[in-house]
Amino acid sequence: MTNPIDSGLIAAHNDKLARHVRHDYEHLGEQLARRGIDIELVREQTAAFGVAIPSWGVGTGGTRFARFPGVGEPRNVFDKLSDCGVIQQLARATPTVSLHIPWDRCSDYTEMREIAKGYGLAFDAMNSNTFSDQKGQAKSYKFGSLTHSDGAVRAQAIEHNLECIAIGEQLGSKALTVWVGDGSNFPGQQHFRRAFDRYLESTQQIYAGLPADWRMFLEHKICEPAFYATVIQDWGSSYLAANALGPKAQCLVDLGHHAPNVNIEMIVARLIAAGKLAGFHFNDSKYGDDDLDAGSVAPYRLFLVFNELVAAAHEKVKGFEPAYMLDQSHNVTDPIESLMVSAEQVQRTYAQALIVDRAALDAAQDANDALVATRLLKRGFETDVTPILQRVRQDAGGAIDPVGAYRASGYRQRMAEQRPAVAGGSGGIV
Ligand SMILES: [Mn+2]
Repeated sequence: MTNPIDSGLIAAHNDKLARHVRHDYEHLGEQLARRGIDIELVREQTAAFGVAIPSWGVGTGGTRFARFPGVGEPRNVFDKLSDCGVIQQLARATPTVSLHIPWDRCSDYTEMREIAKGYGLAFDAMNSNTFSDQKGQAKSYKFGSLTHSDGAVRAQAIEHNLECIAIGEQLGSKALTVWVGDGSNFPGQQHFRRAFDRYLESTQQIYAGLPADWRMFLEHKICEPAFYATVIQDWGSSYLAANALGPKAQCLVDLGHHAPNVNIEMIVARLIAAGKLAGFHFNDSKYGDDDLDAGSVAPYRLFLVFNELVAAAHEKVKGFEPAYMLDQSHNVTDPIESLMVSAEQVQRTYAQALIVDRAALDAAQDANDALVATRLLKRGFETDVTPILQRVRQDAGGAIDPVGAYRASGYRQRMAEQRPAVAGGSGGIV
């Protein structure tokens, strides 16, 4: 096992907090028991929950205006894996990494898999990139990729996605996430129906290259970079495409990719019912695709999404197997800290949804008792499950206080010395 942070330091840090955690956990256990909830069951389910880290998330993000890199930024995929290793070692909620090709290309994927394993990390969905041109690329994606009017551009984009699958197979990944920025900036620029047909033709060829046990995640986004119309702009288009492709194709919900005020939890419920929910890219937003940290602005909205997920698991909905990933841009924080806090936020929200009294909620809904129904949800959301999260980390050898232990470890300062700044650096937002 490769431990980027000294385990003695974590143990010493935990020793100072362990007594409080014990008392707080006991107290919460008593409170939950009065509500008929077994805290041990909630703890076990919470411990089994994991959310993937996007490899690009450990680099400082940016906007179309500027990027302000921090010190000790990862220079390549192996540096990124080390940072992901820190996050997993301390916060214990992120056992997988989601790679992005071409940003994470390397010459030896067997070695990459072994190194990741050393950090206790496996590989989640692969992400393709046909929204920007790469050095030496024959055809440009300026006017689209999988939906481009030129068949040669589409062929290049299809080939790239097939390469992502081939790399993912070497790494033990089981899914390909496809997001395209294709669309138009002017009314009349693109024939809507033909563009969608071309998307289907292209994705059918990618779908045909999926191994038997793989899934294909179709990610929609309302706008940007196409600001007039986007080909896969909402869950309706995503669903039409996933349905046309077949059972291995499902719809991925990025929380930042919707029109303002859209009821995301209801979209989630629809996709679950249709057996087409691929999973999530977690982040938060205030105005659009802001890529803010998960739950930082609207934690109750995140809770309402998890309420649908926990209800589906509780009701044993067939084919319900969502994949979870963080997808946010860290512009003003240390990305390692943001990812640890965000992973905990997602895990916290899951635990809060677990303690909702499902039988009472069903009864309130059947009785049309809106007040009791909504209070049952609020009761879960307002319960401070922090002691459960602390125990989960402590039991797994992680840090009771991940940010505190991380800051005490001096990891970032060490990396600042070991990783001199490079022009450009990493980054990217999907
Ligand atoms: Mn995304």
